[in-house]
Amino acid sequence: MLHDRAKIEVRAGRGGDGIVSFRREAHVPKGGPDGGDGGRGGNVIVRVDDSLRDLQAFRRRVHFRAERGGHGEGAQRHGAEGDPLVIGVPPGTQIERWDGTRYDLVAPGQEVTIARGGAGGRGNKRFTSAVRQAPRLSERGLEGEEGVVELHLKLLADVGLVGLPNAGKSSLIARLTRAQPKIAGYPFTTLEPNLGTLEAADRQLVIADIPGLIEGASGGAGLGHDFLAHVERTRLLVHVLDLAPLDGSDPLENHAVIDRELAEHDPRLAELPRILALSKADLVEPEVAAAAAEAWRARLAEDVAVLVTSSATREGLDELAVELLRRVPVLAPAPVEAGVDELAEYRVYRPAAAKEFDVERRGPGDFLVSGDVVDRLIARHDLENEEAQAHVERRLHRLGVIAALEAAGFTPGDDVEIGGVVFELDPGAPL
Ligand SMILES: Nc1nc2c(ncn2[C@@H]2O[C@H](COP(=O)(O)OP(=O)(O)OP(=O)(O)O)[C@@H](O)[C@H]2O)c(=O)[nH]1
Ligand SMILES: [Mg+2]
Repeated sequence: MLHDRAKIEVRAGRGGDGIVSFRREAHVPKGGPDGGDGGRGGNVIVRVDDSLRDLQAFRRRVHFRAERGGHGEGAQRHGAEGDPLVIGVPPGTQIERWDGTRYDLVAPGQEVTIARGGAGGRGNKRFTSAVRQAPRLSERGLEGEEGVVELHLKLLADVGLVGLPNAGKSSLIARLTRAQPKIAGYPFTTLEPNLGTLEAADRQLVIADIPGLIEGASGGAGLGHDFLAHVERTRLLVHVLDLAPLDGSDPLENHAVIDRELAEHDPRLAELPRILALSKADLVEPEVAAAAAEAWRARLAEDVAVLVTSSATREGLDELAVELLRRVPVLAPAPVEAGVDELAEYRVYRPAAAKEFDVERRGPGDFLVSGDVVDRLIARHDLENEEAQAHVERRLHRLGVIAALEAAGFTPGDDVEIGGVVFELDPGAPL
């Protein structure tokens, strides 16, 4: 089975903490503040790796965490940035973030930052001002973004097997890959495409076995249109043609039917590189098979490879595998209609709106303030530390939070909850 869906959990690194530190020198009893800042936490990045063909790796690993930022140190040393964590996905992977943002990753090397590392906290050196020469105050690092990310592989296959019903397509994919499709001696055994992976030393090719096509398929006859759509994005077609059909039909006419249907569905399909696999060779005399192959080589364009194969005896199957690997370009991304940039949808970070918080009165003497900016302010500071508390209060004043609280009926000493922390706010009270 092809693994075309996965769900993973990602967490970007937490920012390192800033620290409180004072210079120590032999002759100076108390030096100035020199606490360094914490480093930013590492991002989690998803990047297209063209050597991958499915999402199988995510069955073994579902948690992805980037490194946290280093803490600041004395002597104004800043903490190191956390290393980013890069997650490789195959071309054609669509990603949906926990907040609903979607990205289409198509071209090799294309990448997107799926979770941002938290900012580092500032050390006490940065809180020095004219009136505050020895701040005992530093910030904590912020948490990195985290959440569940869904991956969905949209690209169907590198190689499409096409042919009339009963030609032996499913038997071929069952021999070339680990796919185990239903195989039977009647037409339309295959109702849904089967995907299989051909494993080579350095890469994988995804092969699709498409339900049999019949006259009029491009117009919707038989299983028609739906399945032709599945070969649109392949890079190579293998036409599987029965050497001696049981129904006595003429292979020449059968070949023409498939050619016509492909071209009528989409002229680009007619342009795709082609291999002709003459099937069920074990059912005819070797000379007959060889002569048929010669005749087809003479008939078809020079760049069409003609192979005599049998799924029963494995004749010609190694050659077919070699030919597939040789003809599917290694690095070229799958042909896509629109430019990569049109397909890829990037998240746009907008500056915060003018109003950065909301104030709600939940009851007498009980208020809730919410909003990203105020939440971050609280997360950054240790409210047990009086200096930090005074700093937070000043910031709340400046942001207009205190004024908004007062407008909502707040009086000093009332309880206020911000960022999950409830505290008694007494702005202006001497510390
Ligand atoms: N002797 C012999 N029989 C084969 C070979 N390949 C397939 N067959 C038989 O041909 C019949 C059809 O094979 P499938 O692989 O199901 O054919 P298909 O092209 O997938 O058919 P649909 O799914 O109906 O389009 C089955 O009875 C197979 O056993 C072969 O190499 N030699
Ligand atoms: Mg089949």
